[in-house]
Amino acid sequence: MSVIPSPNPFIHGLLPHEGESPQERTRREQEEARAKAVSDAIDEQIKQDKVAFKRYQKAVKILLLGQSESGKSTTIKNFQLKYAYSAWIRERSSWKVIIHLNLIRSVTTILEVMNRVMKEQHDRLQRQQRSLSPSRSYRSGTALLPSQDRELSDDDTRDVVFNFSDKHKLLQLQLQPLTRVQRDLENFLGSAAFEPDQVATTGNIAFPSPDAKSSRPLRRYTEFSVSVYNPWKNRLSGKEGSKRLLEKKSSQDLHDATEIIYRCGSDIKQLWADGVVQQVLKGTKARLEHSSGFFMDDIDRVVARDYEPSDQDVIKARLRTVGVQEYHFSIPGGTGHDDWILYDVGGSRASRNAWASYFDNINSVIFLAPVSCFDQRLAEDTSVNRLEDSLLIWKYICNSKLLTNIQLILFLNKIDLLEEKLGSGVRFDKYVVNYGKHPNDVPSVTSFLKQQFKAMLRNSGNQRVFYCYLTSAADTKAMATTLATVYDGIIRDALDRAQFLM
Ligand SMILES: Nc1nc2c(ncn2[C@@H]2O[C@H](COP(=O)(O)OP(=O)(O)OP(=O)(O)O)[C@@H](O)[C@H]2O)c(=O)[nH]1
Ligand SMILES: [Mg+2]
Repeated sequence: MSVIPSPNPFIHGLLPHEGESPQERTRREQEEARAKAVSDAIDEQIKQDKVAFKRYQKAVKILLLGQSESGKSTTIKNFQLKYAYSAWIRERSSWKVIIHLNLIRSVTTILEVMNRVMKEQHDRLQRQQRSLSPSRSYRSGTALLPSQDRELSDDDTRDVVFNFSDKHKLLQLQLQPLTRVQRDLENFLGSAAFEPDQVATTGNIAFPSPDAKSSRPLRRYTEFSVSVYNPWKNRLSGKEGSKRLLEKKSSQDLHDATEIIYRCGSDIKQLWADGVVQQVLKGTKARLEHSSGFFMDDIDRVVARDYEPSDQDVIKARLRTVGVQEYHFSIPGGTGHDDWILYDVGGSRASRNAWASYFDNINSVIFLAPVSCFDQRLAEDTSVNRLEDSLLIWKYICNSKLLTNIQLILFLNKIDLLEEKLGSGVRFDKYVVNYGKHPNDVPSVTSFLKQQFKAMLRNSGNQRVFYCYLTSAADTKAMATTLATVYDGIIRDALDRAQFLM
């Protein structure tokens, strides 16, 4: 018995029937031709999908992991610089928007800090005037002014009187238009992905329990992010029919933004060069120059109407990743592993749920641990030390069953910032009590950290090789050398596996 009802409904309309007229025949033949074209297109698509799937299966796949601001995206940028320079060049100018946003964010951070300190100071002085006798009342003087050289304690802004003048109020007023520009740029880039961000310096914590109450948020700003669904680069670099996507309004907004930033340039410079402002920043320990996306030392260049970002600017630019971004590279090396796929994930706690779905079917994990952050807390949870967080993620990765056979590569990143920090007198042993009495220098600290990370790999019971590199992702030259070594190692591993599977 046939299960297909007669007449077959799929072909019934295409069969000639008795007494078919010439018009009906033409129509039927046209239908047939159309159906064949659709069928051929589907076959072709299946064929292409098969080829693409084969290529995908064979591609070297690398997953970059690490907490937020550990340098994952910066490592991918270095990879692009080395292995996909023409694509890099095509995309480079699109980073101008991000760099402008980074610059404006620094300015708004300064203005916010100034506002807060001005208000606190005003309230305090009013209270003092009310409570003190006329003979002891405050005279706008210098007794409480900070010395230019003295390092201020966390509480210094509460006791110190800063010499704010009309000039500061005028600067605040003249820089107001940047608030609107910031909003426009954020809207253009996709403001849905906003998240509040804080950076705080910890109290005395080793890896035991941190004292959350002792931390005082030093810098608070909303950090910008991009998700895989936000094709901002394509919108700006002319791909995907940019004329259609880069709507007239956005285009006008970007043009206006450049113009306003240009006009505010000399005020931004004045603000940054101002002695009182610098004292305020020092007092709040808002180490702006150590924060991501810092362009305040490049104001002249960055605000220029015809500004074009340099390679180094793009490396320095900060745009948080949300979700997972896929980067495809073609690296002909005669090894049969020309296709490379790098997965860049968001590192904030909220983004980490997405990581595990990429654990199978990858060749290697590059894990970035930013070692200069030993005195900082997570933005999303100020009770957690950032170094401690890195160690915990590393432990999780080492113990993950899905990653048992995956090559793990550790980058102890931000070595340049570690060097600067230790050099400026910040003591590692103040934050990591089990460091003991070892010297406060880069070789000793990094050797200690290597041991810590290595021990976690060993404790996982897996005898994988411990690959560890000291990196400064901001140093493109040094990074190119490291990536070449990493590339060789990954290829060797991929070839070994292929042989093993044969
Ligand atoms: N000085 C210095 N800066 C670095 C280094 N690595 C990264 N940065 C900067 O740190 C900032 C954050 O780096 P990203 O690469 O965006 O960090 P990420 O891990 O991708 O962060 P998420 O996307 O939030 O997960 C950027 O402004 C980088 O330029 C480094 O080794 N040294
Ligand atoms: Mg990123």
